[in-house]
Amino acid sequence: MTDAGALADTLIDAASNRTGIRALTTTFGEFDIETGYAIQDAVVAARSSQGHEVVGAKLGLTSRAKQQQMNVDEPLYGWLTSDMVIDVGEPLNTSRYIQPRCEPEIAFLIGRDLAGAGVSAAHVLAATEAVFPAIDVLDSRYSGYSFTLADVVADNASAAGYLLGGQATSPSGIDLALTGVVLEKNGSVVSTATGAAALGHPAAAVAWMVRALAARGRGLKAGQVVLSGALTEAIAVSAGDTVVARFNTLGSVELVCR
Ligand code: 0L1
Ligand code: MG
Repeated sequence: MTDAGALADTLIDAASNRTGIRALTTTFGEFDIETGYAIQDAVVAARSSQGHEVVGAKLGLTSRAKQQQMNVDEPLYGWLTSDMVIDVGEPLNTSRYIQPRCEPEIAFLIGRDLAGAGVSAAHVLAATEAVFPAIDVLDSRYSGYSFTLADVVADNASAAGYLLGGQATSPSGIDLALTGVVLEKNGSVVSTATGAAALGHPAAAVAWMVRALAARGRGLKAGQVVLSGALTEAIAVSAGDTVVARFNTLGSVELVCR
């Protein structure tokens, strides 16, 4: 039997020591996705007990390319906590992380509680106060990002930090599926994509999460931020790098790494 609390502590320790570990399933044996979410809940509860409140949520593995790479056919979700917030103009302190990576995403600021098995992209858009250009900072607690789907669910979807750009935009009148992004690292374009990379439409990705939460008796709360999933592959960053994601209609977001 899997002790979710003990496995969560292993992940919390890896993060505090800034030292990658082997995948939990390699060291302790296989477990299923539901057990992965139980471990994730224990990780988030441990962070909350350290004073880091839940401020939002994130989706991962929302692109077909990333799903095929991991041989899975559905995304996953995790939770954002207050210690992960990086404000506009604030640098990324890379010494806080094990192996940080950045990826551009469209973030939703949820304006009213959203829950239920029947929630669709339309409900998400109607409940959204504003959308933002965002950078998701990943930091797998597993060495070399080597894990199974259940492992990465347990590791809270590699959540480590996030930055919202300084421009809030109403989602009404914008087709987020067609919203383009150009990702630059140190002044060179490294990737381009559109919002459709996230499950066909970023709001559909958020709706998937709300339905997945409903199956576990949960939902999203007004005021929470949701990162709707990577639009390009994640890029490794280290001190001295600058990452910029330029979106049409949503503005830009820049992260300087120290
Ligand atoms: O935000 C994400 O897409 C995280 C998904 C987990 C896989 C990874 O760490 O790349
Ligand atoms: Mg992401």
